[in-house]
Amino acid sequence: GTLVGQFSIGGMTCAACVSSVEGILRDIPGVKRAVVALATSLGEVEYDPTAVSKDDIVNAIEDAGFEAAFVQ
Ligand code: 9UX
Repeated sequence: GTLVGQFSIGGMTCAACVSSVEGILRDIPGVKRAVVALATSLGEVEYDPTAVSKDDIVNAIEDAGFEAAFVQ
């Protein structure tokens, strides 16, 4: 099965940041869909929880120099 999670992102200041974060997320095995919005600093990810955890997703974003926290 899949879960959908929403997270807030800190440190995104331009559209290239959005592409970067989306690319990071889509490269994670188990992530099926990822969208990020610059205006709201929110993102949504659909993922397989048997393959990847929320912590894994947060860590991948933070390793790239942004901040992330799931809100749901
Ligand atoms: Mo834009 Mo984001 O020049 O890390 S790519 S600020």
